[in-house]
Amino acid sequence: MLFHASSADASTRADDIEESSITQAESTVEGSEQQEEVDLEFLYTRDIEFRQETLYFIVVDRFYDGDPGNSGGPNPDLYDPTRTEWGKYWGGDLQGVIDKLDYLRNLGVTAIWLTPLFEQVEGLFIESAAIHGYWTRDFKRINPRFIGRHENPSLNKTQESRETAFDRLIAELHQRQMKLVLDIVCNHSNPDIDGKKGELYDDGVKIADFNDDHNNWYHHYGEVTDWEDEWQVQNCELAGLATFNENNTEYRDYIKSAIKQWLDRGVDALRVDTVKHMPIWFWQEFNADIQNYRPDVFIVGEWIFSHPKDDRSVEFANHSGMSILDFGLCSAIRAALGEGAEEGFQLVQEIFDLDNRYCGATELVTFIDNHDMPRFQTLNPDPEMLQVAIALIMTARGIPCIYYGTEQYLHDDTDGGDDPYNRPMMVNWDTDTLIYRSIRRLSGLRRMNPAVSLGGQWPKFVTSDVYCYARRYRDCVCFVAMNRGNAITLEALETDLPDGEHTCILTRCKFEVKDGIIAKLPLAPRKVIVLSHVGERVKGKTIVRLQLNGVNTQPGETVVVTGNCSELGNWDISKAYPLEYINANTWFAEIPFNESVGKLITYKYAIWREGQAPQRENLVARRWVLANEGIVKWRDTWSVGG
Ligand SMILES: [Ca+2]
Ligand SMILES: [Ca+2]
Repeated sequence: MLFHASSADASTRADDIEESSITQAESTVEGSEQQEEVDLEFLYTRDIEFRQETLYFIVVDRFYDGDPGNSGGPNPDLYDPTRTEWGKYWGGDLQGVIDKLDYLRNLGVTAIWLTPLFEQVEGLFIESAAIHGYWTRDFKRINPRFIGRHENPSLNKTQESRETAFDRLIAELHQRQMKLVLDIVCNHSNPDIDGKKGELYDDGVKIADFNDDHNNWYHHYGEVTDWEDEWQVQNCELAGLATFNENNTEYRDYIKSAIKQWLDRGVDALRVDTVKHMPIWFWQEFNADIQNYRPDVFIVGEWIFSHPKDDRSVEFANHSGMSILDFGLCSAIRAALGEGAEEGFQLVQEIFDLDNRYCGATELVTFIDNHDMPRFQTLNPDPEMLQVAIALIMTARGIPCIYYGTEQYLHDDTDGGDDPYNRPMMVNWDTDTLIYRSIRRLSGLRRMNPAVSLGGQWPKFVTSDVYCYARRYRDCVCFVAMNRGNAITLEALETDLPDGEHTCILTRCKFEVKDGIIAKLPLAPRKVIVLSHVGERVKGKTIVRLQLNGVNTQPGETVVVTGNCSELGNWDISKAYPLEYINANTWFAEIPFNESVGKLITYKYAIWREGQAPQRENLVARRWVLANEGIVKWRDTWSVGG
């Protein structure tokens, strides 16, 4: 029974933060078992659940200097201990992140995304060093400024030694049930510094050079001049960065082997830079290989200015094999709450109204600012408005990502607060700010209430100034009300909450719900109210989280899954398992399996309507082997046959 070994792995990481235990890697299988393992993997499980996480994005150099000994790095001229030259290194490192892990965990952060850790070119390009980590010279080595002085592989250490601050960080994170998101770049290496454009190393061994490119590792088409020209966007250079030639399989092998090496060292997820600058086939192959190697890796890509109305970014989100950062929502929130746009929350709701464009809207990574735009508070310094914006991404659909320092109201508005002034040094570590405490409470809500992490989202009251919505999943509900304008009292507000008294998670105010309605809800300026009702959780030896896209239903119709096992009603469609409506393109269910775990089952979907003949999918059946325990995911698309 081959799948025994694998499913045992699936349950090895005991985890008190909800269901993140899911599918710990099956990457330990070796040699002769490899082929069988791959077949098996295909049959029973795919990818990891990341939706209950609260992400926190750190520019490593600007977070905390936990090791002054490494700050000079190989070229001390690039280090500015006075922290006044914005283009130079300021000393932050991985020991600094370790030192602040308890601060982060207490904030409610469950996963941290660090700027790229790879070894960078050492020099200034347009008055800036590679403090951001996007000018890599060796994808298999760590920037020596981020680890101990004597931990660099060039000093007789190898990747296999795993005795660096990076490995200690992974261990400390996992001990706290936290995850690491590694930021990676596949599109380019580095710019022309001292005539060394695109010099690239494989664990210290030089393998490519833009100016002596006899093995065709790079494209040589010059800068992008027309951003509307897709060929240029994919093949030409960005800001002088040497751009990889993805047609070269040697390059592809190199980048994939480098990323696999970091996964072997314990990385839990990947954030992928500049995805729109490479063809989708490259990403499909990359994600297939990476997830074949480690099925439990969450991957999210940066398609800059992605938008649900932009066909290409939507196609990427739906077909590349990775989720994306939700720039569309980010822009709408910044306009509504940062810039005071007249349409206000209507702009935000317009984005959610397009969720059916995505196959996995609930897995988009949401944010209000990052290292490439002015911080939210540069747009609007009002700390209470920041609170509204953060509460929105913490309770709306998607996986929220907080930019470092937000919880300390960190911002520098020089020159409009754009790069590099959006990357100030963290200076305060106050665990008692209003926003710190709010994030902590809302992160707890995300882990406790599956309506927030998994559910659909229904607008209940939307004006430019006031926004109320309910998140709903099974009998779990979260109701949110927020106000960017003047004090207002809402009358007869529908909430979807069960009747009784509910206490706001943020304010501790109490509200009485009768027939699902709050009779009078006073909302002070820039106040947020969050009411949560957690129903019964789905329990079973193995829980399958299945998502179905592309099914067209009418009001009153339900989608069910029917199959050859008792849990799915043994093909009796009246006993089939119902899915939950998430949006017009997505139905979802968690199905508990007990009797049938470890078995091969067959199933298909059907549209069910009381008193009418069900409409079954036009295909023979789908097949999976069920893991013996843990949580697995199936992602299916309604089959119309043909
Ligand atoms: Ca340091
Ligand atoms: Ca490219």
